[in-house]
Amino acid sequence: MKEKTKAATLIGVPLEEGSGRGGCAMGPAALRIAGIGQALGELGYRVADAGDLRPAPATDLGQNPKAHHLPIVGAFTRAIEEETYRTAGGGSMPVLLGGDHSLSMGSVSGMARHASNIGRPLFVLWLDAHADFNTPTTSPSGNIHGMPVAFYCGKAEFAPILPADRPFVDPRHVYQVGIRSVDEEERQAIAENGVNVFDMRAIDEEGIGAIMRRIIADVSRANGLLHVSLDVDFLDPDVAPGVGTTVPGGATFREAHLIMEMLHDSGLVSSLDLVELNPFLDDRGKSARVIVELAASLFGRRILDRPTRAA
Ligand code: HAR
Ligand code: MN
Ligand code: MN
Ligand code: MN
Repeated sequence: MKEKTKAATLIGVPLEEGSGRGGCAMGPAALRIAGIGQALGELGYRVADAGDLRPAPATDLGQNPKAHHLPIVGAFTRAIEEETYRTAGGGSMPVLLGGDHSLSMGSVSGMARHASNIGRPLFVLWLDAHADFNTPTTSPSGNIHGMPVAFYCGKAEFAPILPADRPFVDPRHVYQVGIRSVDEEERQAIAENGVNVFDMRAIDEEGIGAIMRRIIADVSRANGLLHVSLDVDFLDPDVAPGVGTTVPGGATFREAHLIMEMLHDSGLVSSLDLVELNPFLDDRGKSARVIVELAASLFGRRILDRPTRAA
């Protein structure tokens, strides 16, 4: 197993304007109270906390009725892109504390810039009930948190948020796992663009272990960096009720836990988003604690040492 840099930087993103409701802006505070920093510290990471980003709305971005709150979401995208890029370039793993999922427009774009600098391809593991591949044209809601994947793949038409020459992520390097709520036009777009989708049926039929082995093998073969984006609604609502867009039939704690353990063992993870936690809807901190527990497993917490085995 490759020994990676043991430094991580928490980047708070109190952003909720990309979702249709209030509450996600309290996510970074809840994750800190649930002990995200201590958990990583106990695992031997040098943990820095960059605090919360609070950019002023971007006055050059006009209001767009099909992409709600574009000036604020766009301002966050710019700030997050830069912070993520600088953190990764400085040798520390960016850990984004969301905040709604529109924050990934910035984090993934920042990692794409970093990956392109060091000449490695960027892969994304998107753990979510939703495909988040809408565009302002196809979105049924106008909520930007349903659009980040299309954005960082260069498929969503927004006003100019980031420089036109920014590197895009190849949609064939995006692996979506846990998907169970997809809009009709999104369904076509993900198929046409070659996004790798493992929906809940695939998890039930193949098992999460087999799916993760395939994904890890693909990334490893390409010597890629792997950005992991964990949406709370990936989990079943019984496991994690603290999210505005629950969809029944989600991943179990055991499935999510195995994903994190396998990711840790792979040594491939370069960056992490923890998104969509809505503490206002949570059950006495339950979801925040589950997310911290899963993050700890991704950073190497383990129950027992395992014999190394061939892949
Ligand atoms: N597909 C729907 C839309 O675009 C709902 C998207 C909800 N997205 C999230 N993040 N909660 O995954 O409006
Ligand atoms: Mn999402
Ligand atoms: Mn979702
Ligand atoms: Mn490739």
